[in-house]
Amino acid sequence: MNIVTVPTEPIAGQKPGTSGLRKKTQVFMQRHYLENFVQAIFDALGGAAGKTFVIGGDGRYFNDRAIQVILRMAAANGAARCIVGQGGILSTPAASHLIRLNATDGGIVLSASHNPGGPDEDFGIKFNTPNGGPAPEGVTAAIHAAANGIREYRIVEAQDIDLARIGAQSVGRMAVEVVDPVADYADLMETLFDFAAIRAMIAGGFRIRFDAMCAVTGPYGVEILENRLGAPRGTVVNRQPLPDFGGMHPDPNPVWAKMLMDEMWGADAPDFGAASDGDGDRNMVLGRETYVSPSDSLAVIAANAHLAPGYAGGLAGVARSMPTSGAVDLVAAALGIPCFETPTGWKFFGNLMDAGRVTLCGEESFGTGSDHVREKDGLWAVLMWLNILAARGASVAEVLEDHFSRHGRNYYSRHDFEALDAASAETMLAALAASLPDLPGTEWHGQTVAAADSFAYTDPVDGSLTENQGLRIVFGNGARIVLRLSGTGTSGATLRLYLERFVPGPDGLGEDPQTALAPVIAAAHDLADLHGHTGRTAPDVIT
Ligand code: VG1
Ligand code: CO
Repeated sequence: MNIVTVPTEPIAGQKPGTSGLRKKTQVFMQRHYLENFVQAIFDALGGAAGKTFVIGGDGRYFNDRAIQVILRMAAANGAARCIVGQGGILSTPAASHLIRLNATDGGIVLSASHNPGGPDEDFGIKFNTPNGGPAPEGVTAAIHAAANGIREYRIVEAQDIDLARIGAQSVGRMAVEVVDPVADYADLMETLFDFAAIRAMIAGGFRIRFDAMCAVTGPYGVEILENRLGAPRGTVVNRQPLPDFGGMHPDPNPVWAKMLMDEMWGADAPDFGAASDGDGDRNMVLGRETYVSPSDSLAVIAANAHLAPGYAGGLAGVARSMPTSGAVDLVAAALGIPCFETPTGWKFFGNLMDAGRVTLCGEESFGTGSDHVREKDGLWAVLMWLNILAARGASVAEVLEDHFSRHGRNYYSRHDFEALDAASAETMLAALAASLPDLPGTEWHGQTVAAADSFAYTDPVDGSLTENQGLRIVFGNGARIVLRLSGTGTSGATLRLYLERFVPGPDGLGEDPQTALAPVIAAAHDLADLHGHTGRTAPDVIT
């Protein structure tokens, strides 16, 4: 085995964001770029000698090349074994499961998630720790520091492995096992949900449309929904993972999953529609002419999870990211279980799940999951909904209406302003942050500010402090505005403006969210002087 030690220099900007390092694909393909970061991961772990890793990605352009490089570098750094998904494919939740199932030392997941793929689009890489979850802040900081001090990396001279062939191979002295990316994950889903009841519902004529958006969940949807649950062939559309996702933007929301939206609002619509993102950790759930906002989905799942066999014993607790609506808080209070509020990003849920304090977690960004893995999980959420519908014999719209009538409705929307000039966006948030102490008591479009702060989080398990996680302004009537900048984009700045207003019912539960939120939206624009700083009056994407 010939190990080559390659001299290199630190490359600026190798700082992981909300979910790993994401850059333009061309940046990742630059000389030494991927290699530096991978070596930094191994160095931050104290070396790879004798270790086992799971490696896979969402199949986007450069996925296969990157995997061959990572395998050669793992071998050169003395790793004992790597488990790789066939074709280089592993959804993010499936990778998390394999890390846990095989008790490995972690995993490397290649994805830029919901960002488009291709030579001129985005690529990404993230390290997951042995619990199967995204590396916490302490680990990503260590990787960043290692990348900033890098002088050399190690790689073996070896042929590519055959990613298409399941079974044992090797790179140098390191064992490589190519595995079916779907089987273990599908088996796990069968332990959590009542497949017999879902199968019977489908056999009785219940129709499903699942849009995999030419990304990683195609093979998972086909195996689980069609092969194991008996949905007719063709239930899963855009089922072939493609390097450029067929030119789609694999972000499961009403804007980017338009084909699915049209079908669900069309004549003879299916009973249930769902879509997932590039790497399979997000989900959008729809009924016939019914959109389930992700925050509401989390709350409905919390209230009904006991109907699924894997959760029949109830939930230890729930957690949501700070910008996610308070709908789940109301369910937690009704159930008498704790509810935690964390910064944006799944890495903040890991400690709570590991400590057994929460079972269910969710984010407003179409992410829901439980402690069955340590990532959010798109197909899991789809199966949870199917299990709930089968157990209750109700439609998506009926479940949602029933939920609002019991708990009230948290009207919610996120407005994204994309491709802003980064400096202007930062100036705007800095100005708003500076004004926060003076806001309480002031009135904006008929709403009086009750509290305003910059969100900081102290992890209740390890005591670590994470500051500056979003500006929040809460009004006396319970309405709320949150502003933060995206940490997953690859060009310019994206402002995320989160808007919420609670209506207890019984009246006023059926409004259009944008109408119900109109005064909150107007207040947000004025408070931040959005137009003055960015020149923008309307968002690019509304979810
Ligand atoms: C976005 C979402 C956040 C999510 C993150 C990763 O981050 O808002 O809730 O955890 O993406 O999801 P940001 O910093 O751009 O707001 V994924 O499916 O891209 O791994
Ligand atoms: Co994702």
